[in-house]
Amino acid sequence: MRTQVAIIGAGPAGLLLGQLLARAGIDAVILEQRSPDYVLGRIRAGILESVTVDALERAGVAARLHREGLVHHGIELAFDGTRHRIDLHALIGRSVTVYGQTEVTHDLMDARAAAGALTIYEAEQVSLHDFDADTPRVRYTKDGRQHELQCDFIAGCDGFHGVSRQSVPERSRQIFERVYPFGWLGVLSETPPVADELIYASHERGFALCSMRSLTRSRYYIQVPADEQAKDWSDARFWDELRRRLDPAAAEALVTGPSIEKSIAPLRSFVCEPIRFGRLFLAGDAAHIVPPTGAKGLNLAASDVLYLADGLIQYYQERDGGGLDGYSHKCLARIWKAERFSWWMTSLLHRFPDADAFARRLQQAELDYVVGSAAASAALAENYVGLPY
Ligand code: RFL
Ligand code: PHB
Repeated sequence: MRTQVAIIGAGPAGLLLGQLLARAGIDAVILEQRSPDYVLGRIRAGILESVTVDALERAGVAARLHREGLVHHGIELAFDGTRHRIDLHALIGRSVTVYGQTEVTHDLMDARAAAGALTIYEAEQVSLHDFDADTPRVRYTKDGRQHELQCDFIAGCDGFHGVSRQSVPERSRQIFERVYPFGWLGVLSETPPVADELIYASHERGFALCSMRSLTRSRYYIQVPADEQAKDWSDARFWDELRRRLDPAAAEALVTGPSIEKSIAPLRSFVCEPIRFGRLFLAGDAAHIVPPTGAKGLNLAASDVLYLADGLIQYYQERDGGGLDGYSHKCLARIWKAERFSWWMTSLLHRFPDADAFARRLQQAELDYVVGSAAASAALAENYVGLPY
């Protein structure tokens, strides 16, 4: 089989790329190791920057997002028993949209099916070949039979644990990494959100986040030690710990219920450089990871994909490889700014086990400064809504 672009991974990065290319008349095949239901069952991001919303509009998949997404003009920071609102819209003139990654993925899968574009699910033993030459190939096994896909380019959109980045010899890539000594225990529940906007809470017992998926479905997270296991957290224990980390008004208002999903995500910062190797381009979590505190992972995946789609469209329509040549450099500039912001939000709001009294006082001073200074609030807001694409 032959295609123009072989896309590895049917997460949001791979599906969005496929859709942008399909609309430009460029043929792409997606190889995904899991089933559609498995992909849709992963509960992850919830906050979309306006750049991401624009990308989904360009891909022709934003109708339901505009009907069902919740536009949020602000977020709240909670510490010392009080909540402080950061008015994103007043400070920066832009807002964010609450719309689950599951829904984004669903809409993209539907659009891909409607366009008749090929996704091969449950493709096993995917391997990448000859991307340093002019004729790259991808091999995979499906239903016990080996197949080969020939292509012009490979897009590695297969997430942090994917095969694409690992196919590049170690000597050709440089890794920058920080692993945090804690994770997030997340719960999804069919309960109304505790507040109209997201609450990011810094508390002596650890960080907590109150988020949502809709007006009837909530998503909550608490910071837990890195070695904690979700099975040790009953719903009652989770709600009790969350309540203790919130301000009294939120703790009082919290509506609890059975969890629909409960899992622990480790926190990590990670960047691979470069993100182009000959005819292989990495995009999304395959190229970088941010801790979820700044809500940047899915959004960065979308902006990588916009740069890559533009580069490929320029190549096919104008026979100009300039956009592809600039891909790695352009993406990494935006990636590192999101890495910095996500690291900073994480440092500001979490309890670090090795923090001494001095570090703790600095953290308190910084929280006071961020909510007390219009300039500092604006810097947070500017990054949270997303830097310009
Ligand atoms: P994905 O979503 O991991 O998709 C990669 C796909 O590739 C497949 N795959 C393979 N396919 C073929 N062969 C192989 N060898 C393969 N190996 C893997 C996988 O099955 C999968 O389908 O990566 P992508 O597309 O780059 O998307 C990235 C986002 O998923 C991620 O950045 C966000 O979820 C991060 N994130 C958040 N981002 C935000 O922008 N806002 C948020 O509010 C937000 N909250 C979060 C998050 C991530 C979280 N976790 C669990 C890590 C909250 C959490 C808790
Ligand atoms: C979420 O709703 O899952 C979510 C929201 C904001 C974050 C991280 C995750 O910063």
